[in-house]
Amino acid sequence: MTVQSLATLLTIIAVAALAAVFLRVRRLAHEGHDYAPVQGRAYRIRAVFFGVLVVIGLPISIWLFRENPYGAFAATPQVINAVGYQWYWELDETEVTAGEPVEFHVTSADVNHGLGIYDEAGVLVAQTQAMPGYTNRLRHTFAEPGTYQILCLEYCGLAHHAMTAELHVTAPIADGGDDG
Ligand SMILES: [Cu+2]
Repeated sequence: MTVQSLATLLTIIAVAALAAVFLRVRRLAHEGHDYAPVQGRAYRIRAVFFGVLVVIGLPISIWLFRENPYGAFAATPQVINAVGYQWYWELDETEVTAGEPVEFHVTSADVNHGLGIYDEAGVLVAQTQAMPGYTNRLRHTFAEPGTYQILCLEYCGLAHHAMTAELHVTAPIADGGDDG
């Protein structure tokens, strides 16, 4: 049996089970019942769930927020304006320093494009959509120096594949202890 036919079989079984539940609920809905005792129990269970959520869920949520990456982002990152055209990218700056935060302001002059930044190994490190009439902000800190490729991630016409640009990420200047 192939994975596809197994998935089909399991789906049919699940749908049949769901249909049976629906039919049973529909039949029961027409019978007269006294719901008061059931309702009381359900409300008590709900109250316990809510208590657990507040006592356990809230501290966990607050604890997880301590590593919110956006709060730690520099107030004044280097800004690069990127505009997508059919079919090229226009960047007002193509050189950034590794380890320093960069904020791309991305828009389009014609149709929708997708700005995708790839490292030298061809791994997508950051991306956002380039839309006409709207500016998307993309924050990224490049960990490694190198030549990064910017490709279009959204099919935008005949030469979509040729829509590339290069971004040069330079190594941070070594701190020789001679500042000041
Ligand atoms: Cu494009």
